[in-house]
Amino acid sequence: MSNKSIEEIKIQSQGLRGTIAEELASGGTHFSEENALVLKFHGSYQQDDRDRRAELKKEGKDKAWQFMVRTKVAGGELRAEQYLAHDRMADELGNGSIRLTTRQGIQMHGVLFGSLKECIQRINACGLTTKGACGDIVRNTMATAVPITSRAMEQVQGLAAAISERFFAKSNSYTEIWLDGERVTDELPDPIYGDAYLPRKFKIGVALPPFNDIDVFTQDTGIVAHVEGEEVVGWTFLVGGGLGMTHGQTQTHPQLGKPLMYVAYEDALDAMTAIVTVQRDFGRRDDRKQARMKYLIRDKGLDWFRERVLERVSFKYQPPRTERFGTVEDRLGWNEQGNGRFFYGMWVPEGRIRDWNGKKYRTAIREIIEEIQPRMRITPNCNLYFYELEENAKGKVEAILRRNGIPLPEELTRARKVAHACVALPTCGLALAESERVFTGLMEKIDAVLRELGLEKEPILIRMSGCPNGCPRPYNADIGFVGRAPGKYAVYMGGSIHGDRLAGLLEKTVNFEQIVETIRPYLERFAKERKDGESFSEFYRRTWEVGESPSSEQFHVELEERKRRLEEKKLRAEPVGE
Ligand code: SRM
Ligand code: SF4
Repeated sequence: MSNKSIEEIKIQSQGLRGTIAEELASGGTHFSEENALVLKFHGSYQQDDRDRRAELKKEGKDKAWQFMVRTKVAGGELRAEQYLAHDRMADELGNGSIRLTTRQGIQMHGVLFGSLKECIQRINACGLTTKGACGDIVRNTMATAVPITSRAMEQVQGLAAAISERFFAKSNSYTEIWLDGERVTDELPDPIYGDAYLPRKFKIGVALPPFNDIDVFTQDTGIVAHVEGEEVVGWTFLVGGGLGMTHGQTQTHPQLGKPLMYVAYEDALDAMTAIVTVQRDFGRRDDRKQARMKYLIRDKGLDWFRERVLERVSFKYQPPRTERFGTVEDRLGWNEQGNGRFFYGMWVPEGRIRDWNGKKYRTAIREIIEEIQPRMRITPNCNLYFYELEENAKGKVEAILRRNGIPLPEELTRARKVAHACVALPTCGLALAESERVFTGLMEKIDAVLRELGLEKEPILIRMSGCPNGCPRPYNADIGFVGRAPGKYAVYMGGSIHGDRLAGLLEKTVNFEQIVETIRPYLERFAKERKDGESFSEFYRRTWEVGESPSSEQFHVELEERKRRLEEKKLRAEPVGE
């Protein structure tokens, strides 16, 4: 590893140029470590095929280098031809699949060094970008995706697009390296990011209640719309959400966003800029594991943080307002839009679009687009909405899905429809265990238990990740499996389908084969003892001695141990949904 710190590399990169252009021009298979780091800000990760690592090492060969390319799609709003451009690239430049992401973006995997520039150029040619999709910068901005027709929905999607625009890095380096732009030599410092950018990644999402599809409490800043009549009149800002942690390191933990203030409709961008720049100026830069804004707020306190934000805006403080949220689920299947037209929520297991195992997701989506030219949105649960459809599209869409072996949402358990697993192996360099590749098989077994217990229509949120970074947001799910080592997972329980409560650690380590038997007793108890209409999340909250949201100090303590310590008054009882 380079001796330079990431902070030094950012500052010395000359506006994120590094020597990426020179390395690209000289050919080869991969970038130097420093350039690979700068490359993230341009929306790509240098990876290798981990399935081949051992074999190549044995043969004394270099790793099978390849790149993940991440397209930003603010609010998930995607034009049909933009999707089709990615579909073509999947075969021509990638590994034959497309991956929808939990932040409403698109990832291509398996892109080789020699194809990287063409891939990024083609993404730009279709009117999208990879700029700022990764790195210590504001990432893809999320927004409620449910395509109901309303003025408020337009405003919510509009704010996501405006935030996305405001927080692009101003450096011309992206255009120079990837789009053959002229070298700009007299560039002014970036007004928002300076030369060191942010201490860490920064995530923003805009929610239109009651929909909580974007998981608003998990964002660095979650923005909640308040509607009067037809219009959004203002927003409540939630700050300090974030999920990444390291197993057993108690200073690292997930945290849900806390209400900061109410902001008038027209002040949202100024408020957002103030928040981002407070994190820029005060977030820790000496320790990347403590650099997210959630830790700044934990360490300095919410009042201190609010004062710093208010110093940077021209409006007066107004207390946060409350809204009631429904669940994080997508609206799959057929729904009315509110303007006489319809939208269809298509289930895409784990967001992976490919033709595989007799189920031709790629072909089906391509055929739907070519036949009916719908408008499209990527959902935060990695599914697709097709919208602005006429009544007569129903038969066509269903025929295409059936012809390609795709199950309709009504054939699935409610838990399966919302369940998600992160990418993990073989591409993710941080994966400690499998996730996406084993999830279908695991969910088939869990589905069988749910059907046996009569729970197939219950909203139970199940998420799995290959390491503790939390990409599929497992820590606020009803049940989360988090990779620790090959074949081994920590099991979390007690979050909520509404996304507003953290789960607690049920078991530190369970073998993959034991996962179903580990959670079965809890599902059985729920089936037997729940009140009429009570969801798993509500049942958990009502009946469990340690049903409270764990505080940061409790997060790494197993539930049984937490119960014991609570009884002995060695831990504080935390309010539910802190
Ligand atoms: Fe993530 C790193 C995939 C959403 C927390 N994430 C990674 C990397 C890039 C691994 C790496 O650094 O080498 C993964 C690439 C795997 C691959 O091969 O494709 C990766 N993250 C993903 C995606 C594709 C998962 C998915 O199943 O869809 C999501 C892409 C979103 C996008 O379009 O931008 C994705 N990642 C998330 C989320 C969820 C969210 O943002 O709503 C989280 C938790 C929220 C949060 O940030 O706190 C998340 N990813 C992380 C972290 C932990 C950050 C931390 O604070 O500790 C890392 C590691 C890191 O940053 O050091 C990480
Ligand atoms: Fe990789 Fe871990 Fe994120 Fe899964 S949770 S994609 S294993 S970083």
